[in-house]
Amino acid sequence: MQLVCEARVPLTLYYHPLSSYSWKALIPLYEAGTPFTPRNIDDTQVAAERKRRWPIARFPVLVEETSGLTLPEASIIIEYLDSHYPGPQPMLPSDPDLRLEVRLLDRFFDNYVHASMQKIVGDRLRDPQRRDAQGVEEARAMLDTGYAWLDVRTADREWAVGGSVTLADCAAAPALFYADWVHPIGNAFPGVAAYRGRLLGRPSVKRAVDDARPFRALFPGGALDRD
Ligand SMILES: N[C@@H](CCC(=O)N[C@@H](CS)C(=O)NCC(=O)O)C(=O)O
Repeated sequence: MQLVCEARVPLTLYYHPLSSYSWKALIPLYEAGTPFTPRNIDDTQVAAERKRRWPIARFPVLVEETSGLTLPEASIIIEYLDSHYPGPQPMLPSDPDLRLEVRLLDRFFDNYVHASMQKIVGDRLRDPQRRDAQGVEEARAMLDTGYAWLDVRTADREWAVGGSVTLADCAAAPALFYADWVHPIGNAFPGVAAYRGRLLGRPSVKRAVDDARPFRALFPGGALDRD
């Protein structure tokens, strides 16, 4: 007789496979090999559950089912995972100066790269009469400024901060992946292009990218036939 012991997986992630911020939370889960139950918000019942747990209704949202702890915001999810379900390398280094740098880079990728990319993508979803040409132009200018700053920074380093993948790289991967689709990095910023390539070569990132392939047709304005 075979006894099957089913360990209860306490973590649930509300997410969507195509969603950039979902990737940010998925990457550290994959890096650490932490088991979790994925719940795709494409299902209206799952989306409603997520909204009940987090009325702001953005995703990802992580729930620790034993305690009922509900955590939105990808950076906060990563900080929680790092302390309660750590992987082989810390996502937030213990050295206070390195940690500060990681958090700064996380803010840089979210606030200036990711937000600018989302502005351009979001504009494509608007009624043509209500498009925000000035906002999109400003987002493109911000991406150029961000790419230029990052190009210098990535010239002599493998990852965003220190010698291993951190929270900053989890923020960078989805932000740069999609930013390049809507505002190409091109040949002007070889350091950024190479860093994006290194991120895409990471198995955790590759898995997020591959799992999203069946959903690419949903990308506003059409997905690019590359990556
Ligand atoms: N600050 C949030 C942003 C999350 C976010 O913008 N998620 C997008 C998906 S990538 C979303 O929820 N979009 C749905 C919406 O805007 O209604 C985080 O860091 O997790």
